[in-house]
Amino acid sequence: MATKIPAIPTALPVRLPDGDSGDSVVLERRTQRVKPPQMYQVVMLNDDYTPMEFVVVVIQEFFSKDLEAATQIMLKIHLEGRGVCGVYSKDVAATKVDQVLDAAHKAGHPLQCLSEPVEL
Ligand code: TYC
Repeated sequence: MATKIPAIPTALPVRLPDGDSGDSVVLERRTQRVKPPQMYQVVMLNDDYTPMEFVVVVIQEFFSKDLEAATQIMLKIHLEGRGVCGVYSKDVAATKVDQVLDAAHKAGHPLQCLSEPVEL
């Protein structure tokens, strides 16, 4: 199946009409026609029961954070109620949410996580 790549117009050379020797070009500015795709942030929520260590491991494993970054994110969630673990395309964000909820469920923890569009 052929995938159509969206056109991103840039400054295109335009030939001038008569009177011109033929080798001059004008750079015509056009506005960009395609918007970048909406991105989604995966937000983890605080609760009173999930162990801090489990949250840190989950953030390291599914969001590719090192121990220090994962600990900072976990503490932010613990103190503020929610925190962003990463920003992805819609499908990837949904997969991350599934992975976190599955891991939490299997471990018997009530950890909650969601994805939401990133505000401009
Ligand atoms: N509040 C939890 C505790 O004190 C730790 C925790 C942090 C739980 C982040 C969930 O997303 C979370 N054990």
